[in-house]
Amino acid sequence: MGLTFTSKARDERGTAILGVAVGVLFGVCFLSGVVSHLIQQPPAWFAWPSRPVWLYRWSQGLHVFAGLALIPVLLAKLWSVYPNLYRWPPVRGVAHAIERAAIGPLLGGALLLLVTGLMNIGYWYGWGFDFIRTHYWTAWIVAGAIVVHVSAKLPVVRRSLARRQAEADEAASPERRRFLATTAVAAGVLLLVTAGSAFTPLRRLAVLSPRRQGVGPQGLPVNKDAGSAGVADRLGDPGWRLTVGGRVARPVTLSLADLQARMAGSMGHAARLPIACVEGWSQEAHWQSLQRGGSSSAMLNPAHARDPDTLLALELNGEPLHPDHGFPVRLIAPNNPGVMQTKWLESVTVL
Ligand SMILES: Nc1nc2c(c(=O)[nH]1)N[C@H]1C(S)=C(S)[C@@H](COP(=O)(O)O)O[C@H]1N2
Ligand SMILES: [Mo]
Repeated sequence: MGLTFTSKARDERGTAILGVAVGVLFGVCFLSGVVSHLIQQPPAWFAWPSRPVWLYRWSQGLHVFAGLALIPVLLAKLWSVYPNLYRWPPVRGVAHAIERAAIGPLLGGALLLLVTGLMNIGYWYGWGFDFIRTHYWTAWIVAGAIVVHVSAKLPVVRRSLARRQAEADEAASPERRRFLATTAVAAGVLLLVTAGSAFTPLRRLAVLSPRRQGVGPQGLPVNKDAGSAGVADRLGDPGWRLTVGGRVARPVTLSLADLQARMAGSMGHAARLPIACVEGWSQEAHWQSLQRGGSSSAMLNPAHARDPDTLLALELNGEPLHPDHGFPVRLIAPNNPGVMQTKWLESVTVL
């Protein structure tokens, strides 16, 4: 083959360092992703607690921001190893063939995860794919391929990260050090301009985030507004009722005036709770409701149903809910994924 690769930024130690970084970031994404999936589609053995209230906010923030940091790190890793594709012969024995075979799903899957993750943050479902299924199953395929890859590469990684080798290497390659530093800076800048969608001190820098803290009706971002949800014209309807049924002594039907009267009465309750979206953005707000807990629905697990801060909220930051935040009444529960904090409630079924 007539190709030669001459960059001194590319060497075994640099590749090993990038490999470890990819492994750690992917591990964070994988674990937090599986947890988020379990919360939303809980099997019988899984119980997600309602406390601490910030837990989901953190785990999902880590999921999304580790995923974003993976973009430059993974690209750098690819750049550092792609000359291997031109090595001849392409396969040198069984172990090598297995290692090579894992590269396809590893690389293709990792890119698919990053692209679908980005598309989900941007609310763009270009080719009509099922985001959750695609993202979830691809993650398992990539995890499997990583296990194969790491088992094959462990000796090389060990060797090139070993201290004495490392010291000799360090002196030899300022190019590599610059390359790794550039990759780290790229990842850092990407985090600086996105993490403020969840991390309040960086709020003003979150110019690349579609949803930003403090920006939206009542100072809170909106994922889906009343118009696009098709509920806008029903909201002012004086005939609106909330029905509470299921396993209750007597099903009740409440008008908005009934709800407000209850909130004004002794049953009112307030809590500071975050909305934490699966897309990574999150923000705390003050919610006021007509009653404490006691209510449950198909989407609420038992710990949340029992928690006194699980609210059917009528007010947000001291005002009636804005139409886009779920007027007249929405669910807000502690440590609950945003997607389960149902807006525009019409019925509550106690199970
Ligand atoms: N009825 C209904 N409730 C909903 C949604 C929705 O599309 N429809 N989106 C959910 C998602 S994904 C999030 S993150 C939160 C966001 O709440 P907010 O728009 O009031 O900030 O609402 C949740 N409740
Ligand atoms: Mo969400």
